[in-house]
Amino acid sequence: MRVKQDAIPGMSIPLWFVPTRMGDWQIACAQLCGNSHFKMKGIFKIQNENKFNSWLTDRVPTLGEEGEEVW
Ligand SMILES: [Cu+2]
Repeated sequence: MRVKQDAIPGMSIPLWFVPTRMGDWQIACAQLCGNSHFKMKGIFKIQNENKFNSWLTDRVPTLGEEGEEVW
């Protein structure tokens, strides 16, 4: 996808791009950052809009009997 963004613990950093292909893609830390650098990998999922909205809906908290968020 040719996207690279620095990450800072505790901060949200918006990133916008248009994916060119759907699927699951392995992502990895691109900067030698410490002893566990070799383990810093993740999966980046590109899905169609319906599948994404379904995923998002599943993560919206509902309110419990006393008004607290229930996940
Ligand atoms: Cu790293």
